[in-house]
Amino acid sequence: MSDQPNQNYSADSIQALEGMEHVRMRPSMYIGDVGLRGLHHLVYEVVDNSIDEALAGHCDLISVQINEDNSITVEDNGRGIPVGMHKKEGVSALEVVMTKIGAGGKFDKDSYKVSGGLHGVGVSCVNALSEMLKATVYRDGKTWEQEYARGKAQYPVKTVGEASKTGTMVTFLPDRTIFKQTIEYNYETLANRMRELSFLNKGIKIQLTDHRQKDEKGDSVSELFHSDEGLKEFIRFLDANREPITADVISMEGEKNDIPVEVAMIYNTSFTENLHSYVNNINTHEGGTHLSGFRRGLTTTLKKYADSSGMLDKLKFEISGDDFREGLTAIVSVKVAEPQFEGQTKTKLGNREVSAAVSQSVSEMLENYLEEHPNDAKSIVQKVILAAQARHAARKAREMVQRKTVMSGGGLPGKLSDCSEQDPKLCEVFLVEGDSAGGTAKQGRDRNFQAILPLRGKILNVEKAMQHKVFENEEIRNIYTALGVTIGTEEDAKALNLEKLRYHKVVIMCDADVDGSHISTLILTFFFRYMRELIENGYIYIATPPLYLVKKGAKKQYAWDDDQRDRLMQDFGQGSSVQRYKGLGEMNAEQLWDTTMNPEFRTLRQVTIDNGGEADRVFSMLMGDEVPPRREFIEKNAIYANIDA
Ligand code: 0RA
Repeated sequence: MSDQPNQNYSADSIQALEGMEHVRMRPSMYIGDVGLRGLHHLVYEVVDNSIDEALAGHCDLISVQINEDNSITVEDNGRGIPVGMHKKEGVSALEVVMTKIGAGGKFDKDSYKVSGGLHGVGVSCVNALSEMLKATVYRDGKTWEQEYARGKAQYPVKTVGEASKTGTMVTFLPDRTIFKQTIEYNYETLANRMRELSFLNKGIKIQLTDHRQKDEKGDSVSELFHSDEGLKEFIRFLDANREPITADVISMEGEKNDIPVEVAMIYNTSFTENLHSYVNNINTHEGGTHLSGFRRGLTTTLKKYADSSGMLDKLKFEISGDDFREGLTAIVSVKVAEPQFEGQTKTKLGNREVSAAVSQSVSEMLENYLEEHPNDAKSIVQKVILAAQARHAARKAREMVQRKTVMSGGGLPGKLSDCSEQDPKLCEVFLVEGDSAGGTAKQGRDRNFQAILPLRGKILNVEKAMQHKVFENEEIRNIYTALGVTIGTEEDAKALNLEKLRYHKVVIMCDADVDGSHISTLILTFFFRYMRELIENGYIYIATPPLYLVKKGAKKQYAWDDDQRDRLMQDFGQGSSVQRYKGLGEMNAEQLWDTTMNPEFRTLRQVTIDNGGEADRVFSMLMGDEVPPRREFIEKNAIYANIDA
């Protein structure tokens, strides 16, 4: 190995360059999109390489830094990416990893790469999409360096000094010509993912530092994510605001047919099923074989136990699979060597062999637990029986809704002011808080494509209500019928028929105050728990009415925050006055149209879920029983902390 490997491009590395060009031409094919999601994905991709090094047992500390210019530095204390000459490519191994699409760590046959970003595309994609990337390797007593611009090496790998440690450091600045919308990183988004990674890979320390934000002492904001108990702690974190019915988290960790399986679960007093599954650290929110294996193992084992306990003897109806999962929070995490991802968003595991591995693991774990904890076992079975009874009641309520819908010939709710356009893609419906604001919206709207559905005051808190109460609730039934989606079957009450969806924009429009944001959150909670597909498909939006009207004579301008208000007042100078809008009702129809409803001028915030676990936790906190954390959260006015625009 020489200090300065010679630059000698072979035919293969020219192909590599073409690969890199392709990434720049079609970035979405590699990282999903070039918006906020894709931007954050770059970080995950780089961190995943360090996680792999940690999973191989060579690294226990990863540091992620958001620098002031929104460049990102990821450093680990692993072995360092090899810098020696790569025989086939004729350049250093480091350069191959950084500039060859799909090279990853694959040239190292011994390490079986299990982690990997959503698309598992490798750090070379990050390089291709970065204005600048610098790799520093500490290895063999030396510090090695190579820089790249938009994926092209600027010089051969060189030594820049001694090193007493080993590891890899990568700094990259996302390319603004690719990420046109923004390159500004969101601390919370990265923190949520780093926390998740620390739970999924116990023992690894991940330090996240934001140099753009300083604390009172002038130090950069920083958090260390580290979990000794892994999924067990993850469950406690997710369920922090729910009341458990068992003594502690039930968990197992093992390997079946060469597939590492980890499971942790707990039952709580809520009525929601809360399952999260991962394959190679990737959230599989469409589920797949590992999740069906989990469900099967759970149902079989609990059913067997319940049958033999005699507790079901007096029950008049069958217990269904769903009943075993009411109030259950669980995480299934598997590592699969060659995962096959299927489904719309490629987050559904297809590998057949995984199902049995998980189902057997879960059965063994649960059988032992139930034997050893008879009190917990009894509580669980009682909970299942209650769920079955409630389901029975829910069916009646649901049939009633369905009958109503059918009877009125798909009739729409009386309160709905529909639009004339018929093509759902062009239609919008505003869910408006209160009849009076509803009236204003009705006058202000463009009736060609905008429909208005006023909702009465506070809608039902579905987080605390049993399913049949939800389906019996009039406001909620109005939402179902107005949107045109039918309630699912008994087996899957929450499965929606999206083809019937009558509007492709469903806009929540509430007052811009604490009460209004509470109501928005109630409505969002309902969508999250009962119509999650609408969120996942990008159909749910939040309107943003202005907070102030600044006036001077005939001059009028709106302001959406205090800064904007102050600037306007300065611009207008002496004699300007401010009107604060306490609610939508204080605006007249024209003002509401101009500021909040007119597609040319309004800002709609699209609701997305970038971290299912975190979203679940936030909703259970906001809408659950424990008041103090909710108050704190609402006071921080950060309802949308994990629901970004
Ligand atoms: C392949 C082989 C070896 C290390 C790595 C990959 C490696 C890659 C990354 C990416 C980020 N951090 C990393 N750390 C290590 C080492 C093989 C050896 O030393 O024998």
